Amino acid sequence: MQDNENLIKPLTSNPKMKKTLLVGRHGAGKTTLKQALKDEKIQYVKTQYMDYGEWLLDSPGEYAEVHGLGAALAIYAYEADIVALLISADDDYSLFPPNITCMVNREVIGIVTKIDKCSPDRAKAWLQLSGCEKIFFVNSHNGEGVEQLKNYLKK
Ligand SMILES: Nc1nc2c(ncn2[C@@H]2O[C@H](COP(=O)(O)OP(=O)(O)OP(=O)(O)O)[C@@H](O)[C@H]2O)c(=O)[nH]1
Ligand SMILES: [Mg+2]
Repeated sequence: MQDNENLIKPLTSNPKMKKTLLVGRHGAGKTTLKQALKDEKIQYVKTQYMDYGEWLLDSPGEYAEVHGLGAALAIYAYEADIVALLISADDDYSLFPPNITCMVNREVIGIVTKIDKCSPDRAKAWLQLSGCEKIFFVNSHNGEGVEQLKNYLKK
């Protein structure tokens, strides 16, 4: 007889953190935020494929930008506890349609990145329009807002 306990595995190998899928356009700051959340050295690395980390799933921006690749994000969302939509404070458009969060059967949060560059108000409004109720504001270069977000992502 099989050991049933082994059939039910936790979603994340880090029991302290919620598995979080980072979604946003190319250059939104997903990888840099991942480095900041994990206390890693901040350095530019282009995400070429899904970076399936211990609790952070860092997607390439192209998955959100190219229509035919969007399905990949839906699949990875099933494996996450939380989906985070990122928009940079200095972005001049939003990729996310109004009320898109109702398409995801996971909690969806918004994150405004690069708050050192300009006012986060416009990005915040876009995230709200997309249906995000909880929105965080981060500067991944100096760590502003990162601890607050990390605390929220703790189980
Ligand atoms: N000023 C500032 N620059 C940032 C911040 N976060 C990220 N950047 C810069 O924005 C650029 C793109 O950041 P990435 O983290 O690589 O963006 P990404 O969303 O992972 O991009 P893809 O991997 O292409 O999808 C890099 O040069 C980062 O240093 C921030 O908080 N403030
Ligand atoms: Mg990246």
